[in-house]
Amino acid sequence: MIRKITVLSFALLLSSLSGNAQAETAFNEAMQRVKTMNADQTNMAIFHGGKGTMGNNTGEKDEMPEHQVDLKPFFLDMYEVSNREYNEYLASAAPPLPEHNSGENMNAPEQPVVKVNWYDADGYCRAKGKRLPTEAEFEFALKELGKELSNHDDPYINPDDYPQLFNFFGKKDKFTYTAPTTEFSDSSINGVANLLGNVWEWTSDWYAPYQQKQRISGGEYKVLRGGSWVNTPSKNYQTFRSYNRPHSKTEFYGFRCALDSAAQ
Ligand SMILES: [Ca+2]
Repeated sequence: MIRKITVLSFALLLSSLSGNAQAETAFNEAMQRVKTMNADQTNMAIFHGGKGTMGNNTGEKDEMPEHQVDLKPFFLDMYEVSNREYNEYLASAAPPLPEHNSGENMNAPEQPVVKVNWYDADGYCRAKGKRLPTEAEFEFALKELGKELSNHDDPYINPDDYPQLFNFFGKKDKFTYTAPTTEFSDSSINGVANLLGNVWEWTSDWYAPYQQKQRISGGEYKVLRGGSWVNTPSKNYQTFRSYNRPHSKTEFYGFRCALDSAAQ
């Protein structure tokens, strides 16, 4: 039985790696056709960075241990990338990239784009002269948000205490599916909205326990942060780490872009 499971696990791993490889090849071919532009900082907010605490000693095992990070200043898109923006990007590539379809409940122009894999997200940001945010930047911004909402120095909040302020599973936020990217400005930080909820967001990082993270340069999974419209707040809190294979596409995954503050 153990042997069977091992063979099956190996086959699944191979199939997963092969999926990653195919997606990466398609991504590299597509990127050769996309013209990179200078970054436009419209609708981006600056975070001054500095020293911060990452992780949570009372959270899941992979959120431990809390550790210090020192971040350089960075810009973050105020909004998740919308269907309108993503479709304009696809159409502007020469020759155009394949049409994108999110499904009728989620394809309104101002809803966030979903069913984009990590390569799609990374390619979009690179074409805009930007990059995906790191996991540390995402958490840094979420803790700044926590301090603002709790009105004191505690960076941790329980999203369950703010059911109207984020698009979680449930009706109190008034959205059954994804909300337009500009909604929920009352729970924005520096104007950056929907960091918690609406769609999970791809980050640039490979997933690994924090103890090993400094030593890895690749992996099988990419980190997603922030939770989505289908999750209860138990998976929308600030330090929770989700991850999936980079070629995965779901109705819960979207992204936004970041930029080094020195890049003009
Ligand atoms: Ca989000």
